[in-house]
Formats: sequence, structure tokens, C-alpha cells
Amino acid sequence: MTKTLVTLTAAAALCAGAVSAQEVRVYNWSDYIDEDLLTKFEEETGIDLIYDVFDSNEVLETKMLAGSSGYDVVVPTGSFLQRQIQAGAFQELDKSQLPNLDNMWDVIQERTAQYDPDNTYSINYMWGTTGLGVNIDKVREVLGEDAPVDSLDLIFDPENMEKLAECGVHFLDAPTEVIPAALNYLGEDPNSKDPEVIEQVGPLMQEIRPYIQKFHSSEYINALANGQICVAFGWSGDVLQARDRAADADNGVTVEYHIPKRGALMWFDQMAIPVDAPNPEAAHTFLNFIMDAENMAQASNYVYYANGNEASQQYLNEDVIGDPAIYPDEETLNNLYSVTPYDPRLQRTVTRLWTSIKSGV
Ligand code: N2P
Repeated sequence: MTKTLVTLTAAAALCAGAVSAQEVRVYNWSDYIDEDLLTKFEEETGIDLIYDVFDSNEVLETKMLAGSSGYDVVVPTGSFLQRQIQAGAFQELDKSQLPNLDNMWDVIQERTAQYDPDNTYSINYMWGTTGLGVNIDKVREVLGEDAPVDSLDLIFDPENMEKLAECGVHFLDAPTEVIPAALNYLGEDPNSKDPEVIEQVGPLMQEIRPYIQKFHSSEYINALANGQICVAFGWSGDVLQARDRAADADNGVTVEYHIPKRGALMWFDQMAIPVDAPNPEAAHTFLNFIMDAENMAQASNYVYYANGNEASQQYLNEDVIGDPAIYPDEETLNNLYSVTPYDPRLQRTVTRLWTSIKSGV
């Protein structure tokens, strides 16, 4: 993180004849780690850590497909990882450098193998759901005590949205998050690959478009926390971080996260090493550090996302492991769906659709 930290390990490595102090470049989602862990990594390993953040799979994908990103570790979501693997963007993990793989949770590994067979190229960092962040008092003020805060009606019914526009609604700027939810609301398969079915999302979104203040994938955390908006269609842990920020500010804002009862997207963010990573060895050191049970628990306790590390569970706070919005119970789990990538042709349709939804034409 800081480039000035010189530790004994780094000095020792230099004396031992290494050409230069090691450096590792990590590109991860914003609001996705406890920064104390970054310092701890540098102190423990003597490797300088350059840590950059993004909030969009599309932005990351553009870099991965172009190549020469300069990153050693990146974190695409499973469905994006899958097609980037197919494009040759990643290198196989050297599992002999990853003893902490023993800590991983087979339940999640089975799910992520759907995107990365045998988990050859990636480890799970965190996983979560996409759902409804609400400022509960504001939403009840606008829609009444029976406001459908655990239903997709909240954000896809134009009558509700017209009223909510008064207090502010944000949507993720992510077609692969919004389209499946809209299809689910319409009673279609959220993972549909039928262009005619997907096109139905256009008219639905155009009806509510005037009431969406912004499409953005990270600003909603503070916007919810400080009462600037009352609803966000966003990611589980981000909404829970907003809940905490509001509580810390003691500003009278109460934020809740709800998984829509009709179901929600369950996704998996995977750490992988680009094929042209400048320092693959340090990348493996970083992955192994992340898979340490206590480190992984510290990260989840801080950002309120579940992880794929079974050994970390004994170190998780009760408000994390015990919260079904983070670690879903059996019933909630049955209501979650996952998605697979669009092929290039359909991807063009989706990109066009998304552009027209956002621009409102
Ligand atoms: C962290 C968002 C990660 C979830 N701010 C998106 N995959």
C-alpha cells in the first residue's frame, strides 16, 4: 500500500541478491477490504503492495482483454471470469505455492467450478447477493407502513418508483446485475439467453427510468448512509456498510438490506492472476495471505460479505456469520439464482439495450 515500508524481509531479500525489492499490484473492487490487511501484508512479506480499485466488471474486462494491465492479481465476478479464461487472460495457479488452499470451503468451490472448472485459475475472495438497500423510515414515509421493502415491486413498479423519486433511487451501473433482476420481476428466467426475452427489459426500464436518479456502482454506499437517497439496488455488503456508516455518524438514518422474496442473484468474486502478470510469485504470496483464515475473517468482518474460506468461519463476528443476509440460511439459498456469461453476439445486444436504458431513449 505505502511504497515506503521497508521491512527486514525486504532488506534480507535485497542482500540475498534479488535484483529489486518485490512489488505486487492488486486490482480489487472498491469498499472490499480492511486496509489494515494491506499494511499487514507488506509487513509480513516485505513486498510493496500497490492496491487500486474499480467498481465495474466491464472496466476490468476491458483491461483484461486488452492485456498488459500491469496487475498481478485481479478480481472478476465468476461469469466474467469464465469468458476471460476462455480468452486466455489468466494463468493457471501454481497450487504448490498456495498451502492455504486447505482452508477453502468445498461448498463454494463446487459453485465457483461452474465458472472455472477445478478452480484452476482462481480462488474465491467473497460472494454475495444483489438486492434492496433501503432507508426504512424514508421509504415508509413515502410508501406507507406496508412498503414492499422485500419485493422487486419496490423498484420495478412505476407507481412506487414515482413516489420514491422524491427521496432518491440509485441503481447499479451494471447490466449483468439489473437485467437478470428485471427478468425475474417479469416472471422470466433471470439467466435467459433469448434476445426476445431480454429485450422485454427495455420497456420495463423505460417506465421507471425517469425516477432513477443515478446509475452508479459505488456512490450509493455514502448516499444511503447520509440520507441523500432512500433506495439503492445494490450489493449486499455495500448496503450493510452503509448501515454501519449511518450508525457511526449517528445521523438518524437506518439502512436495511433485503433479499427480494422472489429471489436474487448470487455471485462470486474470484481472485486470478493475469497471464502477463509482472510478478506471479508475489501474486501467489498475496493469494496465500488472503486465504489465511484470520486474514479472511478480518476482511469479511469489515466489509460484510461472506467468503469462500471455511477455516475463517470460527473468527467471523456473530453479526456476519449469524446474519442470513450475509450467510443465507437454507430457505434463502433456495431463492438465489446465478447467471452465466452472454456470448459475444448477445453481449452486443445487451450493451446496446443498456446504453438506451441509461440514456432514457
Ligand atoms: C464491493 C462490491 C463487490 C460486489 N464494493 C460486486 N461483485
